[in-house]
Amino acid sequence: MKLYYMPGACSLGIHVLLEEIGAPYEVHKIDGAKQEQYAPDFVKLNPKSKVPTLQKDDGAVLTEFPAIATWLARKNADKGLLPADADGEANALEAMDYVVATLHMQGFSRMFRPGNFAPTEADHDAVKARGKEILEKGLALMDKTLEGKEYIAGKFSVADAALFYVEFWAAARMKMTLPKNCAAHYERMKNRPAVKRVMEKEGLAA
Ligand SMILES: N[C@@H](CCC(=O)N[C@@H](CS)C(=O)NCC(=O)O)C(=O)O
Repeated sequence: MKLYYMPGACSLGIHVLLEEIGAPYEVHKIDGAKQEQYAPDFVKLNPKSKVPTLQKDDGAVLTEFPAIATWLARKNADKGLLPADADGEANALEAMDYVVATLHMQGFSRMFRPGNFAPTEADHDAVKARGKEILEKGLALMDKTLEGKEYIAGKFSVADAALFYVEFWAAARMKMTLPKNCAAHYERMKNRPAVKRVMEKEGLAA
């Protein structure tokens, strides 16, 4: 398997899952500053020009965080990355989808790339502010989900890998104060040996 990633991007969560699984995998860094996501070789692999992109051992390519994470969890069922019961699995998938589709794609995307939402520069501050509102509401809901629990589904699951990358963006990149349970979850995640290794490998260790 080969993971195409950008250091500190949402691919960080998939990198964590691969490290948690512990099976051999390769990584290929895509340099966003050099716009390598638009280089012909990468576009051939993933015409969406996005990371995470996972190339399986048979050469087939998988994109979209939730799909990659769910595939990894099902292929490595012994690692317990998704709860085995239907209710637990649904709760983990619900949280992962909310983090990726709302906190990331609706919240952070507005904060990082306001130009994708409003062509006029004069509107960008308003777009960023709306993104922050969406993000803060999302973090507050995740905080509630975490109440009395160490991990979203009780035990570590794919949902925690997703929440971790947005917590990282909020705390480390945007210097935001995370709500109490998210802050504790972020620290718990950073203390996992697999997460520590990934932070080193991506050059993100403090
Ligand atoms: N919906 C996609 C989002 C992927 C995404 O937006 N990736 C960003 C990095 S966090 C990216 O590759 N950006 C490169 C670009 O847009 O040029 C997923 O779930 O994987």
